[in-house]
Amino acid sequence: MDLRNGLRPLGSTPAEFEQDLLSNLYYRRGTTVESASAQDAYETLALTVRDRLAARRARTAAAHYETNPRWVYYLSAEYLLGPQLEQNLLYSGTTDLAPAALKALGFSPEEVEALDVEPGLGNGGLGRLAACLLDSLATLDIPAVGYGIRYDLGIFKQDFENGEQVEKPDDWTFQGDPWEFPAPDDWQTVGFYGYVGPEGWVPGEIVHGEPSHLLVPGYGTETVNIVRLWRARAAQASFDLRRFSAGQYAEAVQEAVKAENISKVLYPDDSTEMGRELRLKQQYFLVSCSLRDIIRRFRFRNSDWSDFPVKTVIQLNDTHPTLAIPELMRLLVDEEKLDWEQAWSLVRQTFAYTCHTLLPEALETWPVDMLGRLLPRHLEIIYRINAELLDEVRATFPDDLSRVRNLSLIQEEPQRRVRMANLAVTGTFKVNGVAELHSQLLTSTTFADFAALWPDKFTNVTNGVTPRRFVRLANPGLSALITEGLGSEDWLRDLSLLSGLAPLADDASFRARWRSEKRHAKSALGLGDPGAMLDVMIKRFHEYKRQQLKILHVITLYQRLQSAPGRFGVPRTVLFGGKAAPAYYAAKSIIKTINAVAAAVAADPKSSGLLRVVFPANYNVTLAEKIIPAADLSEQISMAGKEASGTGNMKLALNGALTIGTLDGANVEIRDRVGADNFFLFGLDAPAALSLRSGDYQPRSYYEADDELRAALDALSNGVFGGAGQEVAQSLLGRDEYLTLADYRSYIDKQDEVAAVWQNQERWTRMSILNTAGSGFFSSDRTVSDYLERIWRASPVRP
Ligand code: 26V
Repeated sequence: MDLRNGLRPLGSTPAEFEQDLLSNLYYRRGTTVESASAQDAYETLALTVRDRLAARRARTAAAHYETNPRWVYYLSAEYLLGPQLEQNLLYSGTTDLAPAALKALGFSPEEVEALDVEPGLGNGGLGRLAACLLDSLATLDIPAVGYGIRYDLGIFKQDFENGEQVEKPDDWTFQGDPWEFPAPDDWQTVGFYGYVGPEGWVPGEIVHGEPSHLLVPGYGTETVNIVRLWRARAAQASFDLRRFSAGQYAEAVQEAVKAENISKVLYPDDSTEMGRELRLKQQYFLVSCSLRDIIRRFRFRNSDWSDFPVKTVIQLNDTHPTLAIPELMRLLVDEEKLDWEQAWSLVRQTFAYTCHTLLPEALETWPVDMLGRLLPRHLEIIYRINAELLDEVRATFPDDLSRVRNLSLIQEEPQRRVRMANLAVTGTFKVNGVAELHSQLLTSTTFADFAALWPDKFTNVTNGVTPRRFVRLANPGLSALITEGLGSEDWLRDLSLLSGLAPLADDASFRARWRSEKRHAKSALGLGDPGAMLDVMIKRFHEYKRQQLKILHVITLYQRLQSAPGRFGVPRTVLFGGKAAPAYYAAKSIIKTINAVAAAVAADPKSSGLLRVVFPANYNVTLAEKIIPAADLSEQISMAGKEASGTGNMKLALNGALTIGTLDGANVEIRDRVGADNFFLFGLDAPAALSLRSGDYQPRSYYEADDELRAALDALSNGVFGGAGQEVAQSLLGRDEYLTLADYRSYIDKQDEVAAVWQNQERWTRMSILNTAGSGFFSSDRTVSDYLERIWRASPVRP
């Protein structure tokens, strides 16, 4: 049978689209035009668009089956996919058909589009990177599946009460999810607890994993891949009918609730002990379901285990899915009866690991006790892997106890814990950092001893972002201008073509149009004066990212308005966006302080027309797509050596924002590519920051030596911006962990330079165009190409 051509093609004319919409409204939504709500229209539109992608999906799957290719499997606890409707309209070529058909049936396209809910199944950069990589894998026609967890509740919704962050549940599937295909027949069984007897592991608790998938279309190609998300379901027998009949309703569902809690909520990376075991359960649940699914798929066309690493590469997105290493060992040794050596060799040829951090406190470890109770067999396997690792270490570095201690999978003090990063490095064939500087620091610090043991294992793959979502969809006006400037839309599939914009930076009429697109985007954001510089800091709240440095700048500007208006500079709107982990007290104090500063600035007539601070609640992908096109200035001001890469920095530069930043993460590469003249660099570099941090750093000496810094901190300390502001000041004048005060003067002076350049709008626009022109490297298509060349070694299959 010809698997590729068995389908009746779906129509692409307006009449056919409208007809499909209407019949879906009747036959699949079960309603009529007369009685349909906007929600009915939305769900029906989603189905109509999804059908077009599903037809391509069927052809893709058929081509994959015929080819029996090498597969890339991406394992990630997080995916921040962003809203699906607009993207799927674009990728299915129905962007114009859909609103026309909706109108013809009497619906408001704007009202319908506003019902599209973003699946917030991630925290920040790591989850969004996963989504960008899937987009690029499909666009490059690579056979790939993303595996993740279908959390009932995504990242919390942020609200402000009295300026304080409060968290509300994100019940994103409350109305159902029209983009999802449930596949209940592909369920898997996952065990927990129990004991290891002579017959092997006997789990004490069984949970089912039920998958569903979302379509991941490529842009400008036929390929449609999938992301498969697992949901925990209680085994059917767990409902206690006897108790229910006796009126014990809570007790009757107790077992089921416990099982289904595994996929109940995304962890907002908080540092509390509570619920840690549940998080470990989530990780094992993801890994166990996904590996069995991968093996099931392998068996469609293969039978020999030695082919497994030939046909399969599994990328671990940070350490969250690292239990996949002992789990595959268990499946191969205990269930498939391979010998240990062969299994270990297959495992080490299959997995690769991406590290996304430099912060020691962000490297996951699990108490040996907890892991051993939850997964007794896996702990045995980890111990054996460790014994063999340490034998190799002793053989390579005789009498070097400190290496043995550093490389061990088990941390001994103050508590015995399993080091997941060490396990990930040991069980994989490649380990990569996410920007040049990050990868260098990994091999020179975090993983220095591993790099000495296995130098060829380490590599870099600099992050990237998809230009389809973050330029084309987010910024249609600028995209049209770019297309006109370059003479084609090819840049959307080959972003290096943006370099062709560079000569246009010298064309005054092109500059005027560029400026006018920025102004349009700013007006669309609705922040008042589009002539004011829009200065944005959008990212998760963390002290290392230094939102507190940005507040000090705002306070200094505000104080200049009071006492030295001549030094103020230019009209600015400062925009903050981002969430703090619910248990991260210091980050929440920074949020509250920003809101207090915003209120004080707003209440003072002296700021009118000159300074505004805005902090829209609940920053997410949807909001990012509105803010990024409007931004003039991009704040990338982390302490050097702390931000692994950053990806918001790339999105903003691509949209023509100029960066003020430290030499951290991918900022270094952005500056190299857009040119030092078009980048506002300030602050200590990573070696200088490290040496200041490890010496006798005295934040007070900066406070005493700098009048403006002192005035800003005094205002905070004196409670001008509330109790939270006092806490921020106390932390800065105490330890100042991230060297905020050391970088303050350099930052303020650079901001004054920013203001001076802004006054010359022609010069600013020139720099803006050169930022976009120089940022083509930061496409996630290039990132995927690098992964393919350095790690994955898979080839395209075109449907
Ligand atoms: C986790 C934790 C856990 C508890 C304590 C503090 C802390 C701090 C950071 C993290 C996040 C680690 C993983 C992560 O999200 N990394 C981000 O990955 C992005 C994609 O590669 C990258 O652009 C960001 O620079 C990096 O922070």
